[in-house]
Amino acid sequence: MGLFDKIKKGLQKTGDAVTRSLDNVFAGFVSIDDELLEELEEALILADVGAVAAAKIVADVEKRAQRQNITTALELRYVLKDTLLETMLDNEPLDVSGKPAVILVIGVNGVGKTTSIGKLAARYVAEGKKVMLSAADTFRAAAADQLEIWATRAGADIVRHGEGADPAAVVFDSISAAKARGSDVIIIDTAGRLHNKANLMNELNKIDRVITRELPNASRETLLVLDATTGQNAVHQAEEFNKVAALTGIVLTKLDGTAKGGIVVAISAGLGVPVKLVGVGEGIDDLVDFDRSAFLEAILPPLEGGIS
Ligand SMILES: Nc1nc2c(ncn2[C@@H]2O[C@H](COP(=O)(O)OP(=O)(O)OP(=O)(O)O)[C@@H](O)[C@H]2O)c(=O)[nH]1
Ligand SMILES: [Mg+2]
Repeated sequence: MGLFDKIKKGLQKTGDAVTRSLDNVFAGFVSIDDELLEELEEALILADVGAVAAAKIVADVEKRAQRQNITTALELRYVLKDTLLETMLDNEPLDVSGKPAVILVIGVNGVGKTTSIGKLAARYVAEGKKVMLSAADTFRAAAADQLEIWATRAGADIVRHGEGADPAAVVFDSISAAKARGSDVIIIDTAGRLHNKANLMNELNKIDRVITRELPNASRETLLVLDATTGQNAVHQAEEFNKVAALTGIVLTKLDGTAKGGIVVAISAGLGVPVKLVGVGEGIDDLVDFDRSAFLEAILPPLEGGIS
Protein backbone atom coordinates (compact mmCIF):
# COMPACT_ATOMS: atom_id res chain seq x y z
CA MET A 1 0.00 0.00 0.00
CA GLY A 2 1.42 3.39 -0.98
CA LEU A 3 1.82 6.18 1.55
CA PHE A 4 -1.04 8.12 0.02
CA ASP A 5 -3.39 5.14 0.35
CA LYS A 6 -2.17 4.47 3.83
CA ILE A 7 -2.90 7.98 5.02
CA LYS A 8 -6.30 7.82 3.35
CA LYS A 9 -7.12 4.52 5.01
CA GLY A 10 -6.01 5.86 8.39
CA LEU A 11 -8.17 8.89 7.85
CA GLN A 12 -11.24 6.97 6.81
CA LYS A 13 -13.25 7.82 9.92
CA THR A 14 -12.26 11.44 9.73
CA GLY A 15 -12.84 11.55 6.01
CA ASP A 16 -16.31 10.11 6.26
CA ALA A 17 -17.45 12.31 9.13
CA VAL A 18 -15.85 15.60 8.13
CA THR A 19 -16.70 15.16 4.46
CA ARG A 20 -20.31 14.48 5.32
CA SER A 21 -20.63 17.48 7.57
CA LEU A 22 -18.91 19.85 5.10
CA ASP A 23 -20.88 18.49 2.19
CA ASN A 24 -24.07 19.08 4.19
CA VAL A 25 -23.13 22.73 4.37
CA PHE A 26 -22.45 22.84 0.64
CA ALA A 27 -25.69 21.01 -0.10
CA GLY A 28 -27.61 23.86 1.55
CA PHE A 29 -25.83 26.44 -0.60
CA VAL A 30 -27.99 29.20 -2.02
CA SER A 31 -25.51 32.02 -1.91
CA ILE A 32 -22.49 32.97 0.16
CA ASP A 33 -24.24 34.67 3.05
CA ASP A 34 -23.73 34.92 6.80
CA GLU A 35 -25.79 31.83 7.47
CA LEU A 36 -23.73 29.65 5.17
CA LEU A 37 -20.45 30.98 6.56
CA GLU A 38 -21.66 30.35 10.10
CA GLU A 39 -22.58 26.78 9.20
CA LEU A 40 -19.17 26.28 7.65
CA GLU A 41 -17.47 27.62 10.77
CA GLU A 42 -19.57 25.35 12.95
CA ALA A 43 -18.71 22.30 10.84
CA LEU A 44 -15.01 23.13 11.14
CA ILE A 45 -15.25 23.57 14.90
CA LEU A 46 -17.12 20.28 15.24
CA ALA A 47 -14.29 18.66 13.29
CA ASP A 48 -11.83 19.92 15.98
CA VAL A 49 -10.22 22.62 13.86
CA GLY A 50 -10.51 24.91 16.89
CA ALA A 51 -12.50 28.11 17.24
CA VAL A 52 -9.69 30.54 16.42
CA ALA A 53 -8.47 28.67 13.34
CA ALA A 54 -12.05 28.05 12.14
CA ALA A 55 -12.90 31.76 12.33
CA LYS A 56 -9.75 32.66 10.43
CA ILE A 57 -10.34 30.02 7.76
CA VAL A 58 -13.92 31.15 7.19
CA ALA A 59 -12.85 34.81 6.98
CA ASP A 60 -10.22 33.81 4.37
CA VAL A 61 -12.76 31.75 2.45
CA GLU A 62 -15.16 34.70 2.38
CA LYS A 63 -12.49 37.09 1.11
CA ARG A 64 -11.34 34.72 -1.60
CA ALA A 65 -14.89 33.92 -2.65
CA GLN A 66 -15.62 37.61 -3.09
CA ARG A 67 -12.41 38.25 -4.97
CA GLN A 68 -12.99 35.30 -7.28
CA ASN A 69 -16.68 36.00 -7.73
CA ILE A 70 -17.72 32.56 -6.54
CA THR A 71 -21.32 31.66 -7.27
CA THR A 72 -21.57 27.88 -6.84
CA ALA A 73 -21.15 25.41 -4.00
CA LEU A 74 -18.61 23.47 -6.04
CA GLU A 75 -16.42 26.52 -6.47
CA LEU A 76 -16.73 27.31 -2.79
CA ARG A 77 -15.64 23.79 -1.87
CA TYR A 78 -12.60 24.34 -4.03
CA VAL A 79 -11.83 27.63 -2.29
CA LEU A 80 -12.14 25.94 1.11
CA LYS A 81 -9.67 23.25 0.08
CA ASP A 82 -7.18 25.87 -1.11
CA THR A 83 -7.57 27.86 2.07
CA LEU A 84 -7.02 24.79 4.25
CA LEU A 85 -3.93 23.89 2.27
CA GLU A 86 -2.42 27.31 2.83
CA THR A 87 -3.40 27.33 6.49
CA MET A 88 -1.28 24.27 7.17
CA LEU A 89 2.52 24.34 7.32
CA ASP A 90 4.45 22.78 4.45
CA ASN A 91 5.29 19.09 4.57
CA GLU A 92 8.63 18.60 6.24
CA PRO A 93 10.33 15.21 6.57
CA LEU A 94 12.47 14.24 9.57
CA ASP A 95 16.08 15.28 9.40
CA VAL A 96 18.23 12.21 9.94
CA SER A 97 21.11 13.42 7.81
CA GLY A 98 23.77 13.39 10.52
CA LYS A 99 25.55 10.29 11.75
CA PRO A 100 24.38 9.48 14.21
CA ALA A 101 21.15 11.45 14.01
CA VAL A 102 19.34 11.86 17.33
CA ILE A 103 15.57 11.75 17.72
CA LEU A 104 14.22 12.62 21.16
CA VAL A 105 10.61 11.64 21.67
CA ILE A 106 8.50 13.35 24.33
CA GLY A 107 4.84 13.72 25.32
CA VAL A 108 2.32 12.95 28.06
CA ASN A 109 1.31 9.44 29.17
CA GLY A 110 -0.11 6.96 26.74
CA VAL A 111 -0.06 9.12 23.61
CA GLY A 112 1.92 6.56 21.60
CA LYS A 113 5.57 7.50 22.09
CA THR A 114 7.00 3.99 22.42
CA THR A 115 4.82 2.58 19.63
CA SER A 116 5.81 5.38 17.27
CA ILE A 117 9.49 4.81 18.10
CA GLY A 118 9.11 1.11 17.27
CA LYS A 119 7.50 1.93 13.93
CA LEU A 120 10.13 4.54 13.13
CA ALA A 121 12.93 2.12 14.01
CA ALA A 122 11.44 -0.47 11.66
CA ARG A 123 11.30 2.09 8.88
CA TYR A 124 14.94 3.10 9.23
CA VAL A 125 16.11 -0.51 9.52
CA ALA A 126 14.21 -1.29 6.31
CA GLU A 127 16.11 1.60 4.70
CA GLY A 128 19.36 -0.10 5.67
CA LYS A 129 20.19 2.10 8.64
CA LYS A 130 21.61 0.91 11.95
CA VAL A 131 19.25 2.00 14.68
CA MET A 132 19.91 2.37 18.41
CA LEU A 133 16.99 2.69 20.80
CA SER A 134 17.55 4.37 24.14
CA ALA A 135 15.21 3.32 26.96
CA ALA A 136 15.27 6.61 28.87
CA ASP A 137 11.78 5.94 30.22
CA THR A 138 13.07 4.43 33.47
CA PHE A 139 9.91 5.19 35.38
CA ARG A 140 8.59 1.63 35.08
CA ALA A 141 10.56 -1.50 34.20
CA ALA A 142 7.72 -2.44 31.85
CA ALA A 143 8.52 0.60 29.71
CA ALA A 144 11.98 -0.72 28.80
CA ASP A 145 10.48 -4.20 28.25
CA GLN A 146 7.99 -2.72 25.79
CA LEU A 147 10.74 -0.86 23.94
CA GLU A 148 12.85 -4.03 23.85
CA ILE A 149 10.00 -5.94 22.18
CA TRP A 150 9.87 -3.22 19.52
CA ALA A 151 13.67 -3.32 19.13
CA THR A 152 13.49 -7.05 18.45
CA ARG A 153 10.61 -6.66 15.99
CA ALA A 154 12.30 -3.81 14.18
CA GLY A 155 15.82 -5.27 14.20
CA ALA A 156 17.26 -2.40 16.21
CA ASP A 157 19.79 -2.29 19.07
CA ILE A 158 18.74 -1.12 22.49
CA VAL A 159 20.40 0.26 25.62
CA ARG A 160 18.45 -0.03 28.86
CA HIS A 161 19.15 0.34 32.56
CA GLY A 162 17.14 -0.75 35.59
CA GLU A 163 13.95 0.82 36.85
CA GLY A 164 14.51 4.21 38.47
CA ALA A 165 17.88 4.78 36.74
CA ASP A 166 18.85 8.28 35.65
CA PRO A 167 17.43 8.79 32.14
CA ALA A 168 20.34 11.05 31.22
CA ALA A 169 22.75 8.22 32.11
CA VAL A 170 20.84 5.87 29.77
CA VAL A 171 21.15 8.46 27.02
CA PHE A 172 24.87 8.82 27.71
CA ASP A 173 25.37 5.05 27.44
CA SER A 174 23.25 4.85 24.29
CA ILE A 175 25.38 7.47 22.63
CA SER A 176 28.60 5.65 23.61
CA ALA A 177 27.19 2.36 22.29
CA ALA A 178 25.97 4.04 19.10
CA LYS A 179 29.42 5.51 18.50
CA ALA A 180 31.06 2.12 19.11
CA ARG A 181 28.70 0.29 16.77
CA GLY A 182 28.47 2.94 14.10
CA SER A 183 24.72 3.49 14.47
CA ASP A 184 23.04 5.87 12.04
CA VAL A 185 20.09 6.88 14.19
CA ILE A 186 19.54 7.03 17.96
CA ILE A 187 15.91 7.22 19.06
CA ILE A 188 15.28 8.13 22.69
CA ASP A 189 12.11 7.02 24.48
CA THR A 190 11.13 9.10 27.51
CA ALA A 191 8.61 8.72 30.30
CA GLY A 192 5.16 10.20 29.74
CA ARG A 193 5.26 13.50 31.52
CA LEU A 194 3.07 16.43 32.21
CA HIS A 195 4.37 19.70 30.95
CA ASN A 196 3.72 21.47 34.24
CA LYS A 197 6.04 19.28 36.29
CA ALA A 198 9.21 21.30 36.74
CA ASN A 199 11.33 18.32 37.86
CA LEU A 200 10.44 16.38 34.74
CA MET A 201 11.30 19.34 32.59
CA ASN A 202 14.66 19.51 34.36
CA GLU A 203 15.19 15.89 33.42
CA LEU A 204 14.62 16.75 29.77
CA ASN A 205 17.13 19.57 30.03
CA LYS A 206 19.66 17.16 31.48
CA ILE A 207 19.14 14.74 28.57
CA ASP A 208 19.52 17.65 26.21
CA ARG A 209 22.82 18.69 27.79
CA VAL A 210 24.22 15.15 27.49
CA ILE A 211 23.38 15.01 23.78
CA THR A 212 24.82 18.46 23.13
CA ARG A 213 28.02 17.57 24.95
CA GLU A 214 28.52 14.09 23.47
CA LEU A 215 27.31 14.77 19.94
CA PRO A 216 27.71 18.50 19.35
CA ASN A 217 27.27 18.22 15.58
CA ALA A 218 24.51 15.61 15.42
CA SER A 219 21.33 16.40 13.51
CA ARG A 220 18.60 16.59 16.09
CA GLU A 221 14.87 16.16 16.17
CA THR A 222 12.73 16.74 19.25
CA LEU A 223 9.36 15.24 18.49
CA LEU A 224 6.25 15.85 20.56
CA VAL A 225 3.77 13.00 20.33
CA LEU A 226 0.09 13.96 20.53
CA ASP A 227 -2.96 11.72 20.59
CA ALA A 228 -5.41 12.93 17.94
CA THR A 229 -8.37 11.43 19.78
CA THR A 230 -7.90 13.90 22.65
CA GLY A 231 -8.91 16.81 20.45
CA GLN A 232 -8.36 20.31 21.76
CA ASN A 233 -6.50 18.86 24.74
CA ALA A 234 -3.75 17.87 22.29
CA VAL A 235 -3.56 21.48 21.12
CA HIS A 236 -3.18 22.58 24.72
CA GLN A 237 -0.38 20.05 25.33
CA ALA A 238 1.39 21.23 22.20
CA GLU A 239 1.27 24.84 23.36
CA GLU A 240 2.62 23.96 26.80
CA PHE A 241 5.43 21.70 25.58
CA ASN A 242 6.37 24.24 22.94
CA LYS A 243 7.12 26.74 25.72
CA VAL A 244 9.67 24.52 27.44
CA ALA A 245 11.23 22.33 24.72
CA ALA A 246 12.68 23.29 21.35
CA LEU A 247 10.26 21.14 19.33
CA THR A 248 11.17 20.35 15.74
CA GLY A 249 8.08 18.34 14.87
CA ILE A 250 4.84 16.76 15.94
CA VAL A 251 3.85 13.09 15.71
CA LEU A 252 0.08 12.91 15.67
CA THR A 253 -1.00 9.40 16.62
CA LYS A 254 -4.30 7.48 16.51
CA LEU A 255 -5.71 9.39 13.56
CA ASP A 256 -7.38 6.11 12.66
CA GLY A 257 -9.33 6.35 15.92
CA THR A 258 -10.92 9.73 15.46
CA ALA A 259 -13.62 11.12 13.24
CA LYS A 260 -12.40 14.62 13.98
CA GLY A 261 -9.38 15.02 11.74
CA GLY A 262 -9.67 18.80 11.92
CA ILE A 263 -7.25 18.45 14.81
CA VAL A 264 -4.54 18.13 12.14
CA VAL A 265 -5.40 21.60 10.88
CA ALA A 266 -5.53 23.04 14.40
CA ILE A 267 -2.08 21.73 15.24
CA SER A 268 -0.53 22.41 11.87
CA ALA A 269 -1.90 25.95 11.75
CA GLY A 270 -1.63 27.15 15.29
CA LEU A 271 1.79 26.19 16.53
CA GLY A 272 4.47 27.00 14.02
CA VAL A 273 5.78 23.44 14.45
CA PRO A 274 5.15 21.08 11.53
CA VAL A 275 3.28 17.80 11.88
CA LYS A 276 5.95 15.45 10.55
CA LEU A 277 4.47 12.01 11.15
CA VAL A 278 1.01 10.59 11.68
CA GLY A 279 0.05 7.31 13.29
CA VAL A 280 -2.75 5.53 11.49
CA GLY A 281 -2.93 2.22 13.34
CA GLU A 282 -1.17 -0.11 15.77
CA GLY A 283 0.81 -2.08 13.18
CA ILE A 284 4.53 -1.73 12.60
CA ASP A 285 4.09 0.09 9.30
CA ASP A 286 1.23 2.32 10.45
CA LEU A 287 3.33 5.47 10.73
CA VAL A 288 3.55 7.70 7.69
CA ASP A 289 5.08 11.03 6.78
CA PHE A 290 2.44 13.68 7.02
CA ASP A 291 1.26 14.98 3.67
CA ARG A 292 -1.08 17.98 3.53
CA SER A 293 -2.43 17.12 0.11
CA ALA A 294 -3.22 13.52 1.02
CA PHE A 295 -4.96 14.76 4.14
CA LEU A 296 -7.11 17.20 2.16
CA GLU A 297 -7.92 14.56 -0.44
CA ALA A 298 -9.22 12.41 2.42
CA ILE A 299 -11.52 15.05 3.88
CA LEU A 300 -12.53 16.78 0.65
CA PRO A 301 -12.26 14.11 -2.03
CA PRO A 302 -12.74 15.06 -5.65
CA LEU A 303 -16.41 14.95 -6.55
CA GLU A 304 -17.46 12.52 -9.22
CA GLY A 305 -17.44 14.19 -12.58
CA GLY A 306 -16.57 17.52 -11.00
CA ILE A 307 -13.52 19.51 -10.14
CA SER A 308 -11.91 18.65 -6.83
N1 LIG B 1 -5.08 2.91 16.83
C1 LIG B 1 -3.86 3.38 17.12
N2 LIG B 1 -3.31 3.08 18.29
C2 LIG B 1 -2.08 3.56 18.57
C3 LIG B 1 -1.38 4.39 17.65
N3 LIG B 1 -0.20 4.72 18.22
C4 LIG B 1 -0.17 4.14 19.44
N4 LIG B 1 -1.30 3.44 19.67
C5 LIG B 1 -1.68 2.68 20.88
O1 LIG B 1 -1.68 3.55 22.00
C6 LIG B 1 -1.35 2.84 23.18
C7 LIG B 1 -0.26 3.57 23.96
O2 LIG B 1 0.93 3.53 23.20
P1 LIG B 1 2.38 3.66 23.83
O3 LIG B 1 3.31 3.68 22.68
O4 LIG B 1 2.62 2.68 24.90
O5 LIG B 1 2.28 5.12 24.46
P2 LIG B 1 3.40 5.89 25.31
O6 LIG B 1 3.25 7.32 24.97
O7 LIG B 1 4.72 5.28 25.10
O8 LIG B 1 2.87 5.61 26.79
P3 LIG B 1 3.68 5.83 28.19
O9 LIG B 1 5.07 5.34 27.97
O10 LIG B 1 2.91 5.04 29.18
O11 LIG B 1 3.62 7.30 28.47
C8 LIG B 1 -0.96 1.45 22.73
O12 LIG B 1 -2.04 0.59 22.93
C9 LIG B 1 -0.68 1.61 21.23
O13 LIG B 1 -0.91 0.44 20.49
C10 LIG B 1 -2.02 4.69 16.39
O14 LIG B 1 -1.51 5.42 15.52
N5 LIG B 1 -3.26 4.17 16.19
MG1 LIG C 1 6.10 4.55 26.45
